[in-house]
Amino acid sequence: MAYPKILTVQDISCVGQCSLTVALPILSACGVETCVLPSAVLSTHTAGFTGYTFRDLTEDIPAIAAHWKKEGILFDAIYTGYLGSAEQIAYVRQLARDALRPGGTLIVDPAMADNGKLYPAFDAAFVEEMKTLCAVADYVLPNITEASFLTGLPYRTGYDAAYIAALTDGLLALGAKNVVLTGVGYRTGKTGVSVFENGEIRYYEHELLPNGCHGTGDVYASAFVGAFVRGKDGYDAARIAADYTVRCIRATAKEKDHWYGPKFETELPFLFSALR
Ligand code: PXL
Repeated sequence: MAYPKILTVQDISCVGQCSLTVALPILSACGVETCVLPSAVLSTHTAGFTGYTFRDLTEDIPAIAAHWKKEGILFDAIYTGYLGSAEQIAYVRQLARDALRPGGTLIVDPAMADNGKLYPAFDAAFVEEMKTLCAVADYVLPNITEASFLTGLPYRTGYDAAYIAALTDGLLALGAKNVVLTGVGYRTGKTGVSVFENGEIRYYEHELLPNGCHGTGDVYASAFVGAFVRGKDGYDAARIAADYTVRCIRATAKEKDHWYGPKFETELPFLFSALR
């Protein structure tokens, strides 16, 4: 695909270096035409700030989708991230049926939880709806917390490859075709990604930095999508995205007051060269 056209559906957190303010520049840097459908507008993200505003854009989606249908607009890939409401998920499923070109790819980052807990805006009903979106995805990109909510398996911080295989099987049982599990670490000081693709699990291990920050999941997913639509397979896209994300976290650690999101901009040249 020389010049893929992709749609990303996620929120605009005006401040906080996550979701659309991360996805759009990263995908553009990957040389990909990127269209957006904002799921909600927030003054900041919800992890660490208090008193943020939240405007849910669920109501706007049917008219936007109808207009695109009338114009015959189709995308080579749709990539979803943080969504605004449980009801919105049904609209996004419909959009995947109407607006994905035949053979196009649906990539779902079920951005809803971390460190064993759901984000403040979400509840069990949201998780149930998210399962239905994962069911039709070509690739799902959960962290271990999200995978445990989606599969009903207990959340664990210490585990072995059998636990990761069980989470993967649970996601495949939902209907997802391929599974990229992030934040999978088996040894002290290391973490990595476990990729189920073409019937087998492959694992890529990388350094675990002490200063994880919010928004790294969005940096990771955006770089994965960019690399994938530029022709890498899921494993190579996962590896490139992991190396890029580690660089962003390392760059952020140098800025003492920069706790709210990853400094991803200065590391974009690495992503360019990895895709060349
Ligand atoms: O990075 C995930 C994310 C996206 N959008 C909003 C969030 C978060 C994580 O907390 O709050 C609004």
